[in-house]
This record gives sequence, C-alpha cells and structure tokens, in this order.
Amino acid sequence: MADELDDVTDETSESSEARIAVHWREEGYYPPPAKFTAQANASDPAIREQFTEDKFPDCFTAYADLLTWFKPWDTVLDTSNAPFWKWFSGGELNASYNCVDRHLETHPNKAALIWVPEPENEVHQAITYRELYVRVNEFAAVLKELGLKAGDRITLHLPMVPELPVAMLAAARLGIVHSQVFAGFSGTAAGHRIADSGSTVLVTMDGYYRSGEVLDHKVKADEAVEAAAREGQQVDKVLVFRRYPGRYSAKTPMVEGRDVFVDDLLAAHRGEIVEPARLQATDPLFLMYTSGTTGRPKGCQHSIGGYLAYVAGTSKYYQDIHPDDTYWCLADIGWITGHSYIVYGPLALGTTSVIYEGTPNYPDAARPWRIAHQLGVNIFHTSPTTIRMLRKVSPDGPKEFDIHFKHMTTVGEPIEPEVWRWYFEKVGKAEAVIVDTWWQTETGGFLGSTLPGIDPMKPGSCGPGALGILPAILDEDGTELPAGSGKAGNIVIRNPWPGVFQTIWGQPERFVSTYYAKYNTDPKSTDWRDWPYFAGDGAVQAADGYFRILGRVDDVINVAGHRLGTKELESAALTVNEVAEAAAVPVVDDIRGRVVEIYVSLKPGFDPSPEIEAKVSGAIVTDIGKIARPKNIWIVPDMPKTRSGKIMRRVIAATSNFTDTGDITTLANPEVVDRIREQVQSAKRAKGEAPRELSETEQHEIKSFGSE
Ligand code: 6R9
Repeated sequence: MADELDDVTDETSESSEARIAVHWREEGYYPPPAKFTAQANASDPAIREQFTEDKFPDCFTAYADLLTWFKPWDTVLDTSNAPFWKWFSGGELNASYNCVDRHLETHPNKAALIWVPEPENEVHQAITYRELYVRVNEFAAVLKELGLKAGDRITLHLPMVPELPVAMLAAARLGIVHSQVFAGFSGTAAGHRIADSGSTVLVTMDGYYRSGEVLDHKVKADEAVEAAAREGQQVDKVLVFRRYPGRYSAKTPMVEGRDVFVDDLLAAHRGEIVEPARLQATDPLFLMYTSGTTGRPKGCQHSIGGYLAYVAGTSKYYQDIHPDDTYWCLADIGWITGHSYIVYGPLALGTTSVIYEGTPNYPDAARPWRIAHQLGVNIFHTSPTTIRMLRKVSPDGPKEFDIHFKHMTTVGEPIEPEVWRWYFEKVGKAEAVIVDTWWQTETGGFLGSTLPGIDPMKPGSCGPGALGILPAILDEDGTELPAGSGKAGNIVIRNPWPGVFQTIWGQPERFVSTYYAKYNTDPKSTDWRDWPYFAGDGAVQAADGYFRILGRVDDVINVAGHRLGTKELESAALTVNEVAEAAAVPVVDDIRGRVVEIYVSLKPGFDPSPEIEAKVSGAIVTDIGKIARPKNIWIVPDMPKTRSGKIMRRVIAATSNFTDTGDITTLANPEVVDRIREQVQSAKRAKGEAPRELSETEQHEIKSFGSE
C-alpha cells in the first residue's frame, strides 16, 4: 500500500490517472444468496436480452406497462427536439392515480405508508391505501380551492411526515408541479428555490422532531417568503401542517392573511373526491433542485410518464419489491432517493413503504434495528454515511435482533469496500443481497447496479449499467476507454432512458451545455446516438464490465450523500462584509464521506478573528442549511491562483487533506502554498485532526478537485 501511494503522489496529474487506476486493488466477488435468487423478480439472466441496444427504445415499454394509462402512447421515444427527449408521447396518465387509486381494487386495507415518529413513546401510524386515497383527495381539494391548476408550481418544505407524500400525490393528482426542498435546508435556500420555480404557495409544517427536540420549522417559512420576495417572487399562501393537529408546536407567529393551518382548511373538505387529471406523459411531475458549478441551483424537471415508468421498473427489478414486502428506505424524501424510492416507485408497485421522522441513532444506535424488527422490514435502503455511522456506534449491527433482510441498498456516495463488507456481514448477516446503486437527481432512477438475483456483487463497484442503460467511459476527447483499460475517465450514458430529467427549469441552455454539449459533435442531430449524457462523475470500468465511481469531476462536494456546490458555499461566505475571497474544498471524513472546509481572505484593513470565522459559518448555515456548516474556516493571507486569477482549489484541497499539492508551476503566486500549508496543517494537528492515509479513490478526487 505504502509504495503504491508513493507512486501516485509524486506523479503529475496527467499520467497519474492511469497510474492510480492500475494500482486499484481488485475486490473479490460475492454471489447473491441462493434463497434470494429463488424469489427474485429478475432471476433469469435472459432478462438482459430484452434490453439490448438493438431493442432500444421499445424495451422500456416493459416498464411503462407496469402503469395504468388513461390513453396509451403513440411514440415510445420522440427525439425530434434532441436532447429534450420525450418518452411515451401521446400517452395520458396520472401519477397519483397510479400510486393510490388503482390499488384500492386489489388491496385497499394494506398499509401504503408506515410512519415512525421519532419519539419512541408515540405509536407508529399505518396509513392504508384507502386512507391515503382519502387524505390525498382532501388535500387536493384544498389546493384546488386555492385556485392552483395543472402546470402551476408549489414548493413544499416538509420534514419526514406522511403529509409530505400526501402533498406530493395531491399535487400530482391535479398536475401541479411540486418542488420539495429538503427540510434541513434553511429558509433562505427554500426562498431561492421558491423564486426560481415561480411558486405562489409554500407548504410547510410547524415543527418536527430531530434528535429528541421539536424544531421550530415555521420560522423558516417566514425567511423563505422574505428571500423569495427579494428575488421578486411573491408567496400568497403558506399552508402550515401541524405536527399535532389542533396544537401549534412553533414559537413563530402565524402571519394574518398569508399563513393558514392545513387542518383548519381540511375541515371544509372532508371526504371530498378530486378526479385525477388526465395528463400528458410528457407533462412535468416535479422539480428537484440540485447543486452545480454555478451558484444558481438547478431545478431538475421530471416527467410524469417516463419518470414513473422508470422508478416502477427499477423498484421491481433492482429493489426486488414484492407485494408482501415491508420496505424501508432511510433517505429523506427531500432528496431524489426519497422521491423515487420511498414514494413514487414503491407506491406505484403497491407496496408498504416505511417513513421515519428522525435521526437514525436517536435515542441510541439500535433504533434502526428496533424499527426494522417491529415492522418486519425485509428490504433496507440507506447511504454509506449512515452505514459508516452505524458501524462506528453499533459494530455488531442487529446481531441481537431477529431481523433478516433479504435485500439492502447503498446509494449516494462511493462506499469503501471495508464498509461494504461490514454492511454485508453484520447488517445483512451474510444472507442479504446488496445493490450499490449509482445515479443522480437528474437521472430519476438507477443507472448502474448489479441485478440483485443474478449478478455477483463486488464491494466498491456499482456493477454494470442497469437494464437498457448503456454507460461508457470517455476521455476528454471523447475516445472510449475500454473495459479493463485501467484508465479513469468521464462516465457517460450513450442513450436516453425514461427516467432522465427533461430540462433544467427555466434554463434550457444550461441543460444542454452542462449535460450534453461536451460530447455532442452535431447540435442539429436528432439521432440519440449523437447525444451522450455527461454525468459529471469520474469512473473506471474493470474488465468484467463493472463500474467503479470515483466522484464528481465538477465543483460539487458530496457531504453525506448530498451535493453542495462550491459556488453556493462561496457566495454565502462572500455575504460577510470582511471577506474578499472564498474557496470551498472537500475534506475526507470517516463518517460523512466528505465535509466542507472554507478558505477566505479578507479585505484590506481587516484582521483574522474568531468573530469573522463565526460570521462565515453563520452565513453558510443561513443561506444553505446546517448540513453545509464547514468543519473549519481558514482565514489565509492569499489564495493560490493561476496566472489568469482563478483560485486553484485542488491546491487548498490537498492542504486540507494533508496530501501532496501536485504541480504548482502554473501558479501566479506559488509562495503562498507553503505559508497556507504551514498555517492550516499545524492548526489541524493542534486540534487533533491528524492526517490519515487516503484511499486511491479519495486521492484521485482531491487531486483533481475544482475546475481550473
Ligand atoms: C441518487 C443521488 C449524485 C451523485 C453522483 C455521484 C454520487 C450517487 C453513488 C454515487 C458512488 C454510488 N453517487 N450514488 N457515487 N456510488 N452508488 O445520490 O443523487 O444527490 O444527485 O447525487 O452522488 O457522484 O453524481 P444526487
């Protein structure tokens, strides 16, 4: 190991790509447990033949056929306005009908959702499909009364409570485009997204539990409305669900005329039925904001037909959901994972989906096991960050519990093989299959994964492309790096698929330039083969065809599976009056994967002080949310810059991670590198943030961080 590291650290970045890859250790295979395969939805390898390139795009009708259509589609894939793909065009359906109404015929009394409140003395709430139908209809009636109609946008800023899927499905029923903002995001962040989407209504909740405390969430609504107003967007109504109907749990007062309690509004709509709208498959279902290279978040617009078909199909074959399963995904519905694999996919298949309000380790590390045991969870879905945390605080996993998962998922970040093995052995008791699913907010559903009943698993690799997905690794010039080349490059998807987002809300040029321009040679082409989708991740493909994802190649930091744009972090820091320049970099963290560190330089006349550090940290929490709170803020005399004046983030990233700064000959001010290193690293040592050896993938990311 040590000499491998020497080998890579003294390389310049050009040749190190190849060298690093060559040194990657091949991991052994784990066959799927026979018991799993025997019951799997996909157990015959012949399924692959139905999804080969020559059968594209018609192969995806197998997914669309899982849904109920009011009118069948005319065209499977319309490429006439490439790369704005239209899936199942001419078809008509309703997502709310597919996730709720149609299950009433077969199993009205089955639990659609089981909600687990964080306080253990509060009982679980099982919400049957029948009850979900009633609640969705009543809330749809509320939205309708407000004058909202198909195509309008509403912003939801809701925690992990059943009201969130209810609100999503009520909006979907009417064709209102919902944009759920992660509840942990600040009011200001919600406000930017309200403004960007042009929402006139905000749906929120008074409070919710996190780590034993009721958070006042309503206060964020006031901040959000103000932030949106600063950008010229007026919010007319704030609909406030109460965590305990009839009792207000927030300290922040309601605003007369603007804020209304939803439980009050619902009283007038008891038992009301709102017909599900007949909507075009190509109409938008929702927006999900994510970070990118510039400060403005991207509202990824997902379609009704293509998206729902894709999440239903992948839930069936990759989550292996059967009618009697109890499925628990610990992600937050505020992220794409929750949209696709807590709400839309599982409910489209008519399964029981568990929703947990709180933090996984509250009040202790065995909480997830108690929940799983009590509810008989047999499919378990979480992120490497949670797995690392559980491994640390509960090294034996659910040993003492009578829990037998058949299937487990890891998603959101690369998982270290060590951590994967712990998940397999301790959590899955070597009985459960694991899928490491690689995908993105933009992609709607899984892109890379093993087929759980068929393919052997390989720790640290997501596996091959999912059914009907044709990934490839390209170098900067677009030349394909074949499987087994040992070279890392950019992972692309050569073909469109039904789950792919339709555009960036209000930014169609950015949609094309960010995701398609890089490898397109003919902007006029309507042949999908000319439009590889650029995912923004580095990856390497082993000889067996399995992909190993190395992380983002753009200026995005993946903290605990959540994407934070460096520009967003930096603009927040720059709102502090004393700050002249700011640069955000990722630091490898044993639990959260990456955490953020911010470097700032001050305007002339100001001296470094703990107050300024606190202001920077506060500005970031206010603008984005606690999840973005930097681990350290370093006030430095100057930033390392190129001759054209760009901050070289990879140099400070290396400093923060105690790795080699690499080639600095192109710097305009190479002398600052040593000064910063001395300052930062001695301070880190004093705080006990000792350097640790980084894995090859971690080194790769730090070395190539930030565009120059
Ligand atoms: C679903 C989701 C997307 C980015 C993606 C990649 C990273 C996701 C991964 C993974 C390695 C996996 N990522 N899954 N990296 N292995 N199984 O996470 O969406 O929040 O948009 O993040 O996350 O870098 O590009 P999103």
